Amino acid sequence: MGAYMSIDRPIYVTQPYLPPLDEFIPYLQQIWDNKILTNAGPFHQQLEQALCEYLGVEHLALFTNGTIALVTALQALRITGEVITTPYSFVATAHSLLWNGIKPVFVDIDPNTLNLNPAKIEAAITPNTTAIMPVHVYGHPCDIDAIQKIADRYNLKVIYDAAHAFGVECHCGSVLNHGDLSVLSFHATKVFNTFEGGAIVCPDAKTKQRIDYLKNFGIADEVTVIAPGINGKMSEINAAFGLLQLKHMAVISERRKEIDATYRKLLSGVKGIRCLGDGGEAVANHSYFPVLVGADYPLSRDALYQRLKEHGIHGRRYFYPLITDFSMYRDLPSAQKNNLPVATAAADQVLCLPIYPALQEHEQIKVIDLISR
Ligand code: T4K
Repeated sequence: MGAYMSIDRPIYVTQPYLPPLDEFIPYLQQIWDNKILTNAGPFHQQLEQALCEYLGVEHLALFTNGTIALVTALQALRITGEVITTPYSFVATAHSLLWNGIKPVFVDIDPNTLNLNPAKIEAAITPNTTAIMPVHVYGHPCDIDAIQKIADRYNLKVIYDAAHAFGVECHCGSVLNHGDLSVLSFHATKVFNTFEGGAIVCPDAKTKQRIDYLKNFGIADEVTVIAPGINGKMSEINAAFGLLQLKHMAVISERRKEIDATYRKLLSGVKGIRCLGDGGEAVANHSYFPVLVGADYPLSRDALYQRLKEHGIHGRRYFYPLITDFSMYRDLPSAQKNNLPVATAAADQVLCLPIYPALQEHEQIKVIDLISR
């Protein structure tokens, strides 16, 4: 351990960006003055507007978190039956289907992007299929054109789990403008955070109106409830924090970009380590830094994970285990390993390295050094 004992604080896979506390006080003062704490208050409305402008989208509905936003997105489009999705994601993706009584049908991923493989989708479509739920894993865009072509051919809806894709642009602007709906997460571990939070991006005012009803118990006015809605509202305190955070996005993005570039440069010569990403997007958000630990690396992925941990560096094996390994999914026919060879291999090789604005240069060098030695 020797030289690395000098690390005096644990280095996590991520750490939320927190603007100076004194910058938040005026927002709190305003909440204290007007006493509007929630239910589409002034900060909530301002943040929806500001995010539409920042992200380059037409309509956006804020939510209490990304998972409730996913559950509501499926309700908003009245999705039933079977939905094609990926096993290589955070469990919330598939859980949102189960919470709606929908059967997930798992399809394998592309070996380069680790996103849902469009070439495998058609074989999984049945008369009960109503939608596709792909994930822009690590903020790397899916093959949106190929997915849309299939959806059009079979009259399926597309709901993107865009939890990782804040600010990501593809060849034709924001990646969030693709599919029928895109769902964001603003959890503390995300590029842009509101402590907890999320949003649904939708293409038209009518859909946003329905989503807004659904996230507020289905209430249309004091005496009218139009649907069995849920409570998915973001509070004023979270929205205020989001507005402040947005002011700091340029600094956040720049620092993440630098860290990403340093990893790529210094790990490029390390045999057996493959850095993912760096290609599919016109504007990347560098939300994660996943590497694949190959058979030609001297240690297994788990041994490397452990080695870093012993030196206070807590990488994460996102996404291991696969969603299909969990008990509520593993008995589905589509969850069988022989149906998912690429996802199964990726889950055994992936390690996400620390990336966040406050990561110090010497800390990153230590991570790289431990991997390279
Ligand atoms: N879809 C996808 C594809 C997602 O990745 C997610 C969430 C969702 C949907 C659902 O969105 P939300 O409902 O969460 O809005 C984390 C997050 O809880 C989760 O939001 C995220 N994906 C997932 C990939 O990661 P854990 O259990 O790995 O987080 P945790 O608590 O171990 O945090 C990781 C590290 O971050 C910690 O070791 C230290 C650091 N950390 C974390 C928190 C919460 C901090 O420094 N401060 C903090 O407050 O799930």
